[in-house]
This record gives sequence, structure tokens and C-alpha cells, in this order.
Amino acid sequence: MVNHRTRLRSLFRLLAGAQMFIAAWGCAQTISLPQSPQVGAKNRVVSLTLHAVNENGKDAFAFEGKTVAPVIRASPGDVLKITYINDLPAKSPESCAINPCMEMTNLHFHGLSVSPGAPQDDVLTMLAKPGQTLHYSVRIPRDHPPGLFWYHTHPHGESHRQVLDGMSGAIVIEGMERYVPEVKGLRERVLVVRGRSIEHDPNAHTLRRDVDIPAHACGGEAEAVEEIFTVNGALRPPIEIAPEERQFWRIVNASADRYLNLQLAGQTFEIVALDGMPLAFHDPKNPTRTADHLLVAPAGRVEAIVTGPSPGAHVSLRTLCVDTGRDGDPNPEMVLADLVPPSSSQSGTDQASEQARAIDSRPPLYKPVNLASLEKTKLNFTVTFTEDKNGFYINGRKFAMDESPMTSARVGTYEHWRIVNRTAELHPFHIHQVHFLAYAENGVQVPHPVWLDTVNVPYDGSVDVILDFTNPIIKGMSVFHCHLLNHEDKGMMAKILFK
Ligand SMILES: [Cu+2]
Repeated sequence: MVNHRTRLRSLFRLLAGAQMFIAAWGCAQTISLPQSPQVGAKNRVVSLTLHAVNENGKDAFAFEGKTVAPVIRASPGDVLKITYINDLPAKSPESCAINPCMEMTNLHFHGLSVSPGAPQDDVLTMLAKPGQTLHYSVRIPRDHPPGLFWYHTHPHGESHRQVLDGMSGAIVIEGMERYVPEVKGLRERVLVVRGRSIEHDPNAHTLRRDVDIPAHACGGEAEAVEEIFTVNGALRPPIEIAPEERQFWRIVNASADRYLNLQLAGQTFEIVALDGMPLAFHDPKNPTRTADHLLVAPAGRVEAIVTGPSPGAHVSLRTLCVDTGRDGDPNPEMVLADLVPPSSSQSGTDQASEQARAIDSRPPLYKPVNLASLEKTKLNFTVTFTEDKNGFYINGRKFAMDESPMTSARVGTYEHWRIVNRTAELHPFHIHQVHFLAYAENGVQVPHPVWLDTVNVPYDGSVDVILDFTNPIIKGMSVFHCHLLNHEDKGMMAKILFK
């Protein structure tokens, strides 16, 4: 009997060893960090055709015959001319927040300071049914700050399904070297982090183990882990970086509903820009800031210089546990990517991405603001997030496409808003086209106020912001909403008229 047990134990050990070997083999087989095709401007026009398709039961973008979302690269003053063709099937194989899925689609240019009117960043009147085509012509102002932005679909009621399936891509507005000259000489990496549902995946257990999700629960959430993260579409890819090499990483949290709390154990992020806004733009004396970890809300971006770990050190890009609250979704710690020393085979793709970068030699623009005087202005508007079993609300109202604006703002002004969260979970607040200074949390001034387009609002708490409505081209009807897209789909959105 003892012998039998011992034999069984050694058999298990052998099997476990084989499994580890297979896992290691699997890792070795993981191709290098995938690089998306890059589309740049010709004669100041970035021209491309995107298709919305359903492949293997999932919605996706298709570009030049492949299901891939290109990185769009533009300079201030360029025009994005995008033909967007809805090739989704009339009848969806999937389910949406508001069922059945209508298979409508459109594009939102998240964070860009552009017009909310058609044919630009308009998610209210521009909607394509299956078989229809949208023609976007988005003018990037000549004084637009450089940085990382992103595009994703935004049809009310089915945004969550489409973005969770991966309908998102990066937009780079060139010129960061005008604010932080060092980035000009650095290898750049655009990292699009997406959520991948494992809710109905038969390999969920293995996938959770592959990304090192700890067995113990994280935060107060009651539900099981339903999503893991991918980077440029790959699960836990290697990122090549030599010891002491400095690289410029541009990371977008393109997940539909999950937070990132980024960390490179033992290393720091030298932050250059947040939400597509160079820190120097409003604070020329402090163009970078160092952090050892950083919360990036769904839809948020961080652009930072990272340094390769010393030889032999095993460092991973990971997200730490985020406690999303009693009613929130589990958002556990996991590994996003592994930092590995360069092999010669990867250098070719990096050279290609270098060539696609346009260098902007114009002098930087700055817009310092007098924070002390802005904070003293009276409160113009309060946004209150609530939820119940029937839906999600802003100021007690559930969004409808045909409703009138909840508020208006005069173009040319700054406004002081408070975002109040009266629920037991986090919500990220986002307003289209406009950046705001998030300067207080739960009524207490934050140590380093920053300009953002998406901000986390703590559960049972609040955030105070100063919104910049001074750009004369941002005029017309627009929206603000929670960027957990299933909440937005279920009503946590409202219209605002910039007039
Ligand atoms: Cu929400």
C-alpha cells in the first residue's frame, strides 16, 4: 500500500514535471510581443479603411484583410480619414447588456480634443447598422498635445460586448519629444492591454495559472475571476529589454471594465504623460514623475520611461490587486508580460516601428493654470453615480439616446464639478473630448493633481475636478459616462451640450 502510494506520488511528480515542461515549452513557443501595423499620414492625411467583423463568434476590427487593429499615428494638424464598414452579421451570435445585440457600431476617439460633431468624434448620431458605412474625417488641431489616445466602438447598449471582444486600437499623436527630448532616442513600445473573458472558457483554470493569479481572493468582491489581460492580443508575451536599456512604453488600458495597478517589481515608471497629456504641458518645471506602481482606470493611459532590469533578474510587468468594492468585479493581481533580454530575431520589427515615428521639432506649447484660484470657484455641477438591480444611473436618470442634455457648459470657460459615487463599487468617470484636473479625492487634496480624461471615483466617495471647456472647436452635443462599459450600456451616461 505504502509502495503503491509512493509510486503514485512519483507518478504525480513526473506528471507535474511534464506539465511544467509543457508550460515552459508553451512559453518558449510564445512569439515575441506582437506588433500591430502602423498607419501614418501622407500629405497630412491619415487614410484607412476599417471593417467591423465577427470572427469565430467574436466581434473584431479587420484591416487589410487581417483581424487586427492598426496603431494610428498622426501629428497635430493632420486629418484622420477613416472609412468604417459594418460587416457584422445581422443576427449576433453573442449577448449584449441590452439584449438582443443590434450589431450597430461606430467609433469614439478617446481623449482627442476634437469636435464632437459629425463626421468627427460623434457617438450620438453616427451609428452604422450591418451593411452600412461611416465616413469619419477628424481634424487634429495644430495645437493638440502629443500623447497616447485610443479608438474603440461606442454604440449604446453594446459597447461592452464589442470592446470586451477587442474592438480597440491605439492612436499616437506625435511630438512627445518636444516635452521630454530623451524619448526621441528611445525604443518605443505601444502596449494595448485588453481584457479577455474566461467566464465560459474550458481552459479557465490553466489560463488563471498561466498569468499567476494568486489562489486567495483579492478585495471584497464575491464573484469568481472572469477576465484576464492580454498585451497586444497575446497572453503574457515577453518584452525584450537589455539590462539598463531605457525604453519608452505607451500603455493603454483598453479593457472594457477592469482596472490596472501597474508594477515592475524593483523598477520604476518615469511617467511622461497620463491620459495623452504630457505632465509638462501644464507643469513645465516637472516634466516627469517617478512611481513604483500606478492605477490606470479602464480607458486610462500611461506613457513612461522604463529601465531594463539587471542581468539575471526576473522582472514582470504585473497588475496588483485592485479592491473594486463589495459590488465590484474581481480585479486580482496577475502578470501581463515578462521582461526578457533581447534576442537578435526581434530587432527587425522594432526598426520598422522606429521608421514609422515622425519627429516633431516645433517648440513645445505650455498651458500652466492657476490651480489655487480655480479651486476656489464655486461648484458648477455634481454628478452622482447610483445603481440598483434594474440599472445604473447618473443623478437618478438612466441614459436614453433621445433624451435632452443633463447639463451644458459655456465654451471658453473652466467648470468645477464633483463626481459622487453612492454605490459599493468603483466607477471610472469619463467625459468625451475634454480633459480635467482631478485635484481632490473624498474632499482631500491629492498630492500630485493631474490632468486626465478618465478618473477613478472611490466607492462611497467623491472626486473634485476642474474641466477645461476653453477649446473653441469642442462645441455641440457630447456625453460623459462611467467607463465600465456594461454600466454605460445599462444607463450610466448623460449628454452635455458645449455651447
Ligand atoms: Cu460604473
